[in-house]
Amino acid sequence: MYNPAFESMERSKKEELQINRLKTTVEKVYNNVEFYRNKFNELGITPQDINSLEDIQKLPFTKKQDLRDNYPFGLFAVSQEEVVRIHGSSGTSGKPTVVGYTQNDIDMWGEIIARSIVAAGGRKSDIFHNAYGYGLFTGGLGLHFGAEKLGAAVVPISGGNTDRQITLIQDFKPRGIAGTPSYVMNIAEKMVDMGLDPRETSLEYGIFGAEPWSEAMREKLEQTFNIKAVDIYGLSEVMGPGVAIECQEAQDGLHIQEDHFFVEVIDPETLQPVPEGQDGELVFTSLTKEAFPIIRYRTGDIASITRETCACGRTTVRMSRVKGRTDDMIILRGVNVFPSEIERVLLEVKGLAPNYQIHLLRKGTMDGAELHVEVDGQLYEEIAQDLNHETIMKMRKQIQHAMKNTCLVTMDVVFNVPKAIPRSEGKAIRVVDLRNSGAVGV
Ligand code: DLL
Repeated sequence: MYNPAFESMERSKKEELQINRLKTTVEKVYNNVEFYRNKFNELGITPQDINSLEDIQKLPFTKKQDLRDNYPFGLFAVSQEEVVRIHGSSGTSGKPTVVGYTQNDIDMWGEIIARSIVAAGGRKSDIFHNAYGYGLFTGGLGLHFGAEKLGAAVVPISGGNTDRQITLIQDFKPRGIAGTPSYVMNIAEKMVDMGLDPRETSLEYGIFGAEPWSEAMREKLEQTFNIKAVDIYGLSEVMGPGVAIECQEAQDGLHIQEDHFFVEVIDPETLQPVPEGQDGELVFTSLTKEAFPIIRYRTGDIASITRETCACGRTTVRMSRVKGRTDDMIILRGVNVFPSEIERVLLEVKGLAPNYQIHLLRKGTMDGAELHVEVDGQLYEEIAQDLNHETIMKMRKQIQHAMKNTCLVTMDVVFNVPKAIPRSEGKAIRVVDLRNSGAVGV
């Protein structure tokens, strides 16, 4: 453990720390951010009304639209002079949502990432290959400063330029790698194309996140590279990567860094808390951030939490994998489906590449969906490059049957030739909405 004083702190002590920090944060936003002061006034509350952790429910929620409405710096709680870094996330509507950090925020983030890398199996003596994108996106620089804080040697390769990534992995011999699971999987595919065996690299652990991924993808990454793969979660509005991380000992839920972030899980319809263990929307309140404190941020991410102590000894609340986003959820014939559930089905089918896309289409007056999959190079040769081959027909049936069992719905499956589905250097795009494009599907 990097910092047992916090990571395995007794719950009652932790809650005492949280309430004190929450009060300070609430006062700070009330005094320094007009947006929050107005919201509190509308609800008739003042910082003095917050005296217990339950009282957090009196506070207003914050949403992504609030960041957009206050673009670029309207939610900052310190003067420009104190801000040392600006990040953002791209989102769908042009302008990024902007967040800022003081030097203390950067130091705190570094400490949290150092904890996270240790939880994943990293050490000070490691060479650390960081394939998250550097730039406004928090992934690259977030992991970078934390790895340095730990004392590891960071290779700031960023995303893309896959040939170069492979050369540096072979030459520098890193123990750890970080990147989106889909992009690191692409690195493996490229290695195989080049006649290299990803299992032969020096890599021992991988830190994967920034997009939903499944247990099946974990197995695939672990087997492909012969590593331990852990899930890291975070979002720029709350800080960036490191809000939560799995430990490599248990790989059983992500430890939320509770001394800095308070978590709630709510029903996205009623906005009421859901019982522990039940899926709902994650809501975070920052407890120590200075430049960009955030109150009850609705993430749109669906997961559950548990307070049971983990086998690794950390006492922090743990969140499940993120199942998906409320806005990535597909509703097909009344059934809710997340892309990660479909990923689980696909990775069990032999002969498919670990890359797929779901296309949403309009079929007549009905909304429909098509699942685009890709055959792998070996199978493509075996079936003499014929996508109408009997083997493909059997695979289609297998996928549809498994989907029906797992996701309770099925959709048309479209087979593509190897490498036909676009690869991403960062977050994979799993759902493509073509409903207003005139596309009607096959
Ligand atoms: O993706 C921060 C990050 C960087 C996390 C590197 C992990 C590793 P944003 O660009 O603001 O920040 O996107 C945040 O990405 O609300 C989730 O929907 C999704 N996300 C992040 N981590 C995970 C994960 C970064 N482990 C949004 N599993 C979040 C599933 C994830 N989804």
